[in-house]
Amino acid sequence: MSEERERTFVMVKPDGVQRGLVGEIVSRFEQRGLKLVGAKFMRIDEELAHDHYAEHEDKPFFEGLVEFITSGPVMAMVWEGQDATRQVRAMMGETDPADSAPGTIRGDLGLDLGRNVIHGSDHEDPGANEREIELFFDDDELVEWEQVDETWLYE
Ligand code: DAT
Ligand code: MG
Repeated sequence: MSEERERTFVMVKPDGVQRGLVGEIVSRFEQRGLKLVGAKFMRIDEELAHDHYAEHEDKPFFEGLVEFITSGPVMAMVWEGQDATRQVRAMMGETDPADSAPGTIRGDLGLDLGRNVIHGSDHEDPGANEREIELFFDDDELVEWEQVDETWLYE
């Protein structure tokens, strides 16, 4: 095995929920072999939005981003697997759907930077996955379980 199994934070944003894309997105991660260990259908409040996007506080698009992410329910999830953070980011595509390759989530399901359907922890920011999981989930909301196909997914 080349990479560690790890957990990563993923969220279907309000546009993805409104457009009925939760099932499609969950399905892609399931089919890839990732294991769902936490899920919460919820509304993000102003404070959580500021904490979650703290790194973008000084950017001109920050207020619009907070307004968008609090505008409707989101599907917050924790997915586990080998190299999960980087693999999820690869499956998501680029930040701008217009730059995202077909076959990626943003490249298949979006068109506009401000409506890019999904969030995933940044694999280039060490610890971002753990930080975001902690921000959205209590320990007892994460489920330890064994996938029946685990021996066929991993050598
Ligand atoms: P990502 O979501 O790919 O990790 P990011 O962390 O750089 O991208 O930015 C967070 C979100 O902010 C992104 O999903 C969409 C929005 N955003 C980023 N850059 C933007 C820009 N230049 N104008 C408007 N919105 C932007
Ligand atoms: Mg980011």
